[in-house]
Amino acid sequence: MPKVFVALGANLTDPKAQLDSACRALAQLAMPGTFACSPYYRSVPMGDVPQPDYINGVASFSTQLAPIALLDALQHIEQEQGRQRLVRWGPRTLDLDLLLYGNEQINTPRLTVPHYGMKTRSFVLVPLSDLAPQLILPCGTPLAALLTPALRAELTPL
Ligand code: PH2
Ligand code: MG
Ligand code: MG
Repeated sequence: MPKVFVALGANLTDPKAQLDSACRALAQLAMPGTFACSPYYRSVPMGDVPQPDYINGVASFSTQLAPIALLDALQHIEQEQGRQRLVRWGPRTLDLDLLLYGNEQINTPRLTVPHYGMKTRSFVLVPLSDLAPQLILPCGTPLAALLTPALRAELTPL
């Protein structure tokens, strides 16, 4: 059964509570005993849209859901927590991005895995490494090779 990694981000309406609530919902998708969530971090918004700081984290679990069924479930949780798709890269109550689905590489119109931005974003790489410091990405790159002190310094532990 594949182990999956999901990035969590929020910057509206009590972001920490949004991540806590999302973790409870994600744990329902997990095989018993497999759910884990990283520490949370405060991060400066990436992109050109002026908006509040984000709270970010990463969750991991094993699941019986196929990739698209998992994506549907993630989007359902985003909707349940009041997600409105207004501005690309704009503020949101909850963003759940499927980072990794086992060792699979998936390229379909709805789903790209590994997530296209994950190799460069501090707010993904740091909490991912908290959960899985020895992880090797599907492309063969060790996660540790991507993590620089400068990237770590971009985040504030909550
Ligand atoms: N998500 C975005 C846009 N910018 N910035 C930070 N710090 N954290 C995010 O999760 C984030 C962002 C769109 O998904
Ligand atoms: Mg997203
Ligand atoms: Mg995102």
